[in-house]
Amino acid sequence: MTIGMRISGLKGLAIAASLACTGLGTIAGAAAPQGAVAAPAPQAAAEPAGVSNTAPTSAAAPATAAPTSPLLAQNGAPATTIQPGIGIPVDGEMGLQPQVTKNGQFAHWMHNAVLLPVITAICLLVLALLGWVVVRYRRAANPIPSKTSHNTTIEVLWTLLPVLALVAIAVPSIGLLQAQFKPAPAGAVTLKAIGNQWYWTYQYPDHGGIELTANMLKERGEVAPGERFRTDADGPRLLAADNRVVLPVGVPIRLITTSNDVIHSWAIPAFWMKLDAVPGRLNETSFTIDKPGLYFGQCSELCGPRHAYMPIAVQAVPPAQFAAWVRAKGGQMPGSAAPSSAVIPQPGADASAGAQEAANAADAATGPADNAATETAPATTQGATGNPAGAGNAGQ
Ligand SMILES: [Cu+2]
Repeated sequence: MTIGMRISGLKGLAIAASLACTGLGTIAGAAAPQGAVAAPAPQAAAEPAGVSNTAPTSAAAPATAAPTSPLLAQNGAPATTIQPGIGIPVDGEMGLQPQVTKNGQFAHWMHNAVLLPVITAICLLVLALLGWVVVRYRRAANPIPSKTSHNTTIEVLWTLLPVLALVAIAVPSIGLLQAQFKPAPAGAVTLKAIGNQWYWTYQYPDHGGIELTANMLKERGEVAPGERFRTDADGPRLLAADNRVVLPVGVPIRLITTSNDVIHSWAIPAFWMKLDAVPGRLNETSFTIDKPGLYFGQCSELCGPRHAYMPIAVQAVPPAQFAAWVRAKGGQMPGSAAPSSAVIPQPGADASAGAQEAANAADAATGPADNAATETAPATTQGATGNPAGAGNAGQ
C-alpha cells in the first residue's frame, strides 16, 4: 500500500513535470503544426518579389535585382529542396551527418574506422583485465597476496602500447587538422560570414559585394499578419533562415569569419565545418562542397540568450546556377568585372606587380572586421526580424 502510494506519488510528480514540459513544447509545436498547415507555396520557391508574405528582413537586405529565371526564387536563390537525411539532423540518429566535403568524408572514415574501433578495443581490454583481477585475485581465491612491487616487462608494455595507440591515431589526425586549415587555392569563391547578436550577415567580396542578412524564420503563430513565416520547404524549425547562403559545388570556397559583437561560430555539420567568428579578427578556412543540396547549421559558440536562434542555411548549386544567382543579386562573376577581382590573390603566390595590385584591391574589398558590412548592417534588422519573446525565448 505504502509502496503503491509512493509510486503513484512519484508518478504524479513525473506526470506533472512532463505536462509542464509538453505544455512548453505544445506552445512551440502549436505554432507550427508540421504538414497540417495548408502549406503556402514555399515563399522561397515561386512567389514574385514584393508579395505580402515577404518578411521585413528581405526589405532590410540590400536591394536586389528581380529574378531573371524561373529557376530562381524571389530572393534570387535557385530553388532547392531538402533531401531527407542530407544536411539536416534526423530524429533518433546516432553518429555524424553524411559528409559532403573531402575533409568531412575523411573525418567520418576516421571516426568510424579508427577512433571507434580503438576506443572499443581499449574499453573491452580494460574491462576484461578488471574482471580477471576481480575474479582471480578475490580474497577467497587468493588468501595470501603477492608482495611483488615491480615487473619491468609489464611496465614497459603498459607504457609502450598506449604510446603506439596514440601515435596510430595522431598520424591521420594531424593530417586532417592540417587539411582543415589549408588556404584556399586561386579561383576560390570567397564567402565572408559575419556574426551578430543574433543573426548572420554574409558578403561575397569577389562577386560585386553581394550582401545578405540571414535571420531565423519564425513559426506561423509568431509572425505579424502578412509577415513571412517558416514552411517545411524552408527547413526544420530553428534551422530555417529567411536568406540562404548560396555556394557553388565543386569549387573551392574560402570561408572568412568575423563578428560585430561577441564570439560566434559558423558551423555546418555536413561540411565538417566549425569556424569561430571573433570580433576584430578574420578566421579563414577552405572547403569544397561535393553535392548540390540544402545544408543546415547553427551558431556553435555560446553567444548570448538567442544563441540558439541564429541558424545557417546553405544552398549548394552547380556553378552555372551560382553565376545566375550572382547576376540576379546584382553582382558579377570574377573575370566579368574589373581585372583586379579576376585573380584571387594568395599571399606569396605571385610577387608580380599585377598580383600585388590585385592583392591590395582584394584587401581593400575584404577589409578588416569593421568594414562596410558593419556600417551597413541595418540597425533595424534585429528589431524588424528578431523574434519577439515566444517559443524558446523563455530564458531571456
Ligand atoms: Cu552566435
